[in-house]
Amino acid sequence: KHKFWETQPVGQFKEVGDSSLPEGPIEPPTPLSEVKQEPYNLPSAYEWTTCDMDSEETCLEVYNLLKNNYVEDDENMFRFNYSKEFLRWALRPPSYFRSWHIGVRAKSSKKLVAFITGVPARIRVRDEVVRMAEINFLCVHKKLRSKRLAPVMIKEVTRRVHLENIWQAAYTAGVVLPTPITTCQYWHRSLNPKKLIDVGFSRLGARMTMSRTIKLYKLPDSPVTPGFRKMELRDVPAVTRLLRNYLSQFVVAPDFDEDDVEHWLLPSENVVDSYLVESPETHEITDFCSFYTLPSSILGNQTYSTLKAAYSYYNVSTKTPLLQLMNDALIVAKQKDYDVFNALDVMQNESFLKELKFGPGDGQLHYYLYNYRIRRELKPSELGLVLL
Ligand code: NHW
Ligand code: EN5
Repeated sequence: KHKFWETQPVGQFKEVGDSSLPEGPIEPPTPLSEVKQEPYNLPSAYEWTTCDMDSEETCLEVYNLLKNNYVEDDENMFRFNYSKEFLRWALRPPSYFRSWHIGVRAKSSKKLVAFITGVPARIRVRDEVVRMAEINFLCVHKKLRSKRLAPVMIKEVTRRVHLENIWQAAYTAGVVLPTPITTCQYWHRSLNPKKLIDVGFSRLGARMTMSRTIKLYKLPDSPVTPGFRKMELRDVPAVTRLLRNYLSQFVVAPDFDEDDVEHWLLPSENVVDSYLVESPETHEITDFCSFYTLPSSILGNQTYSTLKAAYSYYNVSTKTPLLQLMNDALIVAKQKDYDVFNALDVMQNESFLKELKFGPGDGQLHYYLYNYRIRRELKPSELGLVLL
């Protein structure tokens, strides 16, 4: 069935439920001198390229490859359209490796036809902090599908990660592979219900009219929590403490330091938005919420070409109820003209989804670790990790 994945150090389907297998690395690191020094072979018409995301020209080529060939929903109505600014942010975190931004070009035309990336991360699994690569943006041009290019790209990124003495990875996918550590559900909260219905993202509910639907999803004009404001650079230490303490309760979560928080959570226009609650009395930072911006192209609609979506990122409540905090996040997203606010059922998100009128989507997201076995499947609420 899985000719490639059967050969890889990942939990196999036949091992599911076997509690005798130990938790941790599946295979030990090999001496660096034994890591293959040359790239894997591609079909002869293609060549490897390292993509310099600092270069405006290369960034645009990557952007266009993904815009036209990356992930679609199951009915091919929408396709993710990550912005150039977003890609730069996602691919250049603290201590990133340029060699992990891997492209494939056609030798004759030099056209970029495939892509895969890794970025370094420290991920905690129970009480072990593990150095990992987060793998994302695997994409093969539509005209080159089903030619077994993806396994070569995965082996090449693995080799380049090994060269940095890193032996584990984390990734997500909408497809089932051997073997998810957990499977999460996408939930959607309409902010602009008329547009969502017009483009086929959602449907008018039974016994609902358009005007009743618009009223149902109405939100206040501004956040209600006193002391709710945008995160600033001076907040990095306090946010880091708040977040580290909060994430410690999950089985799998990133081990963020201040540099990571500055990179991943400091607001960046049309990339990531973060808000916090500063107590008007004590000036303590007590709560935090964030979302990232990922529009989708709307395929074949006469009126609209893009859906502006916010994706729930990391949220922490210690004083403000999470429900109220997330309602304020919906309010600011609506004010910034997002059409929909998306969230997974990770961390404590289940506690607000239904009450804040999110509905389950038709998509799921499976989470995976490479070369690290987990004793049993996790519940989404045991997961403290959001990948882009
Ligand atoms: S998930 C998004 C993936 N991208 C897309 O869905 C975009 C649209 N689709 C495509 O571009 C986020 C192609 O369909 C792709 C497959 C390129 C997906 N993950 O070349 P073949 C990520 O980026 C397996 C992993 O003929 P194709 C995460 C498939 O099961 N494997 O297919 C990426 C089969 O293997 P099998 C996937 O359709 C994580 C083989 O590929 C996969 O032309 C990567 C078929 O290859 C997926 N999403 O191209 C793993 N989709 O064994 C990182 C298919 O079943 C691992 N396949 O025969 C860690 C590495 C680092 C380790 C460090 C220590
Ligand atoms: C790795 N970083 O399927 C990413 N999206 O539900 C790779 N559905 O938007 C993994 N089909 O349910 C990607 N509307 C996996 C996800 C791929 C994209 C995907 C789903 C997630 C999605 C929408 C549109 C469906 C269009 C037809 C959906 C219903 C919304 C409705 C709003 C009102 C309340 C009920 C729900």
